[in-house]
Amino acid sequence: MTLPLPHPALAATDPELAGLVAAEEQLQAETLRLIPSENYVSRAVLEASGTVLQNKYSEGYPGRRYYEGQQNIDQVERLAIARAKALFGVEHANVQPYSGSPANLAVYLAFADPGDTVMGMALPMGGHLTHGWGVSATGTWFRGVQYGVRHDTGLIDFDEVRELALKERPKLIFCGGTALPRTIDFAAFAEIARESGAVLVADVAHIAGLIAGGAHPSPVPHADVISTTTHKTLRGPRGAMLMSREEHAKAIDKAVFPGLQGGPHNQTTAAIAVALHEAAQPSFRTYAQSVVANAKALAEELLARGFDLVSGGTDNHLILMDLTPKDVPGKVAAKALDRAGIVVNYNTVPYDPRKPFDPSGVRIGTPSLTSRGLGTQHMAAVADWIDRGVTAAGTGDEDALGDIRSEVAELMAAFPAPGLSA
Ligand code: DSN
Repeated sequence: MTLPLPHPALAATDPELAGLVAAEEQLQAETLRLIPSENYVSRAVLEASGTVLQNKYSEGYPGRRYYEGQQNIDQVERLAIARAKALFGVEHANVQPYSGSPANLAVYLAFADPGDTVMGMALPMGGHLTHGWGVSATGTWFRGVQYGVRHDTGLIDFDEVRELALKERPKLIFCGGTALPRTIDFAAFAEIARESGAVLVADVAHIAGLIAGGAHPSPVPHADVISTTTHKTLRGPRGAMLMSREEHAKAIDKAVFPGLQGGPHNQTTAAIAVALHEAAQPSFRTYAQSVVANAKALAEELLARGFDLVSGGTDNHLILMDLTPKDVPGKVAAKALDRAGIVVNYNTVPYDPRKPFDPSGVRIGTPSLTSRGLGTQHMAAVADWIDRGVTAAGTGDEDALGDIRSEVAELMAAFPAPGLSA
């Protein structure tokens, strides 16, 4: 590992900022990063993100721009589009959304009018803000109706979803979310969307890399629209894509630009193209399978240590722990684990009696540690650190947290992170 990485111009112009970047590199190198929506991008993706493509305005689409000088930019965007179409087997791809929330907002613009009913999973059940939750613009400008998971199983009840859809007749039905540890049954959602006359939107932001790597079923051909960020399991830059059948191409493109956004971030488009190229390699398939294998192994180890996992385990990259039986609030645990060099986020669990800013759960995932090369043989140690960290959180044992931090740093030093190794 070569740390700090060389950023000579930045260091010369703005040493204060360069110092913060170096500190972040150090932090990412030394810690066990378990936030399931984060990852480590490759040096190639980082380099593409920091190119002169950043200097160019390109409102419009390849071949139909409002600015001249697009000889190279058009090719960059066409490359990203072609790679997205090939990787996910879709007829149309728009690679311009700035991130997941604007991508989802573009879907509303394309298919619904303000005041229309839309349906998605409730945020505290594992959904996303932009699936019609009240505090989001999508729940303010539209009438959001929300489904959840069953109290006894932690799983989606498709009879309940169907009943709600047939009663409410939403324009859009979102499936997918941010804290769903189980496989999404896209075919079941598609049937309900068809019966109720809704457009089905599969928000696969969390699992896009697993889908690309064959470790989760694809929403193709079930979903009308597929929305995804590019920076989670897909391991690309901070950005997003909307994909669909050709019949929806015009509506989606028009909604993204000029409906919602101005010029695309060309440096991000380039980095998305690189990430899609990487995700098409055989090694990425291995990566995606390993993410899931690691999560399953970690879930087993946590269960063996008495942790309560929502839905009893995981099928994907993500584990949602309800810490109520451990008598430690999620936020207290998350902050203690952070001091122990284990980075997680506190999270509501379904039917959480506590508030979202002080919930009962902690959400963890394996995309980042798998990118560093950790395998199933390391998951007992990871579970052990989490167990000791949560216990220390409860007793206020800062020495124990310090011990864990040293052990974590020692293991992570043996597994250099992509992007952080020169
Ligand atoms: N950033 C997403 C996540 O962490 O799951 C939510 O927007």
